[in-house]
Order: sequence, then structure tokens, then C-alpha cells
Amino acid sequence: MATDLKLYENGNRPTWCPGCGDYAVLKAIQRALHELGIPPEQAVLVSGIGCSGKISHYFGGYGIHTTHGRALPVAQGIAASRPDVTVIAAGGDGDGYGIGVGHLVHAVRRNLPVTYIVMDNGVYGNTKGQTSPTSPVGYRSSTSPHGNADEPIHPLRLAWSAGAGFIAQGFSGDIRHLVNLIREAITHPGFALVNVFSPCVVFNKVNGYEFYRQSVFYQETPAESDEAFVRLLAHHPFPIGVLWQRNRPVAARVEAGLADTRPAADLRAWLRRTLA
Ligand SMILES: Cc1ncc(C[n+]2csc(CCOP(=O)(O)OP(=O)(O)O)c2C)c(N)n1
Ligand code: SF4
Repeated sequence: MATDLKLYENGNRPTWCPGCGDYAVLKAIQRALHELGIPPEQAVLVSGIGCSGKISHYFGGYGIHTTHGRALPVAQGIAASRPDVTVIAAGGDGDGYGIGVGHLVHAVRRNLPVTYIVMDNGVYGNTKGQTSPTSPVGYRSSTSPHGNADEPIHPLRLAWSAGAGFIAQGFSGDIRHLVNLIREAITHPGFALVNVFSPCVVFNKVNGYEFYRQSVFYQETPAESDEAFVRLLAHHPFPIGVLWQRNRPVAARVEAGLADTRPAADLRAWLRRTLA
């Protein structure tokens, strides 16, 4: 391993509530990069808005905190122009499967090398626990006081139907497993979705650690056929692991060598000249 694990931290102390699942996701990203020997200065963490979106504040490499639902457009821009950099995008279920869901579908189709980690807690944690796109039917909150009547988004099915090459699911209650998933996602040559059950211990009293401990099972190998994948997702309890993996051509721009590989210093000089 090339560098000290401490270098993947930046000294900022997370403001997440004690016990929030997002701590485990941050740790897993740091460890995965460290184990892969990717130094922090070769990695960027792009995040959306929400409690989960704060993750980029705590990362020792490059970080960009974007606007709500917009982590993926920014991450894809970086991936298209700097193929030498490891690009990770991260956010919540509201961010990625609500306001940003259109970007998810197109990022999957475009297949640029971005690892997208969604901290799925089934609520809008940051705005005090409203019903989110992955809240179950019947879920009660200030925005669905009589119980949620909307069918939840199934993110893995959605990504798969758009042609995803890599789909994994993890749980904040098992960091070692999550590190392995993120390592595999980063090394996958194309877009990779990692949905993480990451409990909000303050607002979601239904889908917490205990619920997921009882509700997940370890799937050791990706599904071998479309039918097997569909069967896997219909399963309750929920599978965690790499559930789907196919190599698809990465976006033409990168593959054709058209991506901009000039060193950052040249780019800065070019920007200064252009803006002068
Ligand atoms: C355009 C826009 N609309 C609404 C908001 C208010 N807002 C901030 S965070 C958030 C929801 C976050 O939920 P989620 O993505 O699930 O993240 P969590 O806080 O649960 O990690 C909303 C609606 C905003 N910041 N910007
Ligand atoms: S409100 Fe929920 S999601 Fe936000 S930091 Fe606290 S536990 Fe985590």
C-alpha cells in the first residue's frame, strides 16, 4: 500500500449524528483507495446535497460539494477530461433517486468510469426525515402522515434496465464487506453503482441496523443471466454483494483517447489565459 491511511482524512470532524451509517461509508471509501494503492491526490470525491453529501468535506483527496442531485454531471465531466483520476460520486437516496434520478439513468448509459455510492437511508435525513423515493409503502413521516402511498424506486432494477455494467449493494453494518465492494467498483472499467443501506438512526425508526441485520444475505457471485438477476432482486431478504457485472465499452471519448490528459498545471495556465 502506497500511502498512510491517515492521508485519506483531512482533519475535519464529521458532523453526522453518532451512529449514522455514513461514517462507515466514508471509512470504506478511504480504505478501498488505500488498499488499491490510489494516493489521495489521484482521487476526487464528488457529492450531492444532504447529510450524505457532506462526505466530500471529510475526504483527504480532492472533494467537490455540488448542488442537490447534481453530483453525477460533475463527476462525469471530470471522468471525461481526466482519465488519470479516480472519480467517486456519492450522495443520498433523495439526491440520487429523487431530484437526480435523470442523471443516474444517463450516467449508466454513458458508462464513463465513475463509482457512484448512494447512502440509502430511506428518508431525507438532512431536512428532518421526510419520505424519500426509497421509503417503503406505508412509511409514516411529516410528508406522508397517513402512510406512504407511492411505490418505492428500486434503484438496482432501474440501473440494470438502463444497461448498467456493474451493480453492487452493501450495508454500513459490515465495513469490511463494503470496502471489498468499493474496490471492485473502482476497478470496474465503466460506471459502477454501489447502493448502501446506510441507516439514519435519528429519523428512520423502521429501517435501522437491526432491520438490515435481519434482512440482508450475502450473495457471493454476480447473477449469471438476466433471469437470475431479476430473481435475485425479487428476493426478500435483500442480497448484498456484487450482484451484476458485465464489461461494456466505456464512453467513446475516453476509449478513443480523446479525453484531456494534460497535467493540471497546464490546464490551470490555459484557464488563466482563456479567462484573462
Ligand atoms: C434544489 C433543492 N431542493 C431541495 C433542497 C432541500 N434539501 C436539502 S437535503 C434534501 C434531501 C436529502 O435527502 P437525501 O438525499 O436522502 O440525503 P440524506 O440527508 O438522507 O443523507 C433536500 C430536499 C435543496 N437543498 N436543493
Ligand atoms: S439525521 Fe440521519 S442521515 Fe443525517 S447525520 Fe443524523 S443519522 Fe445521519
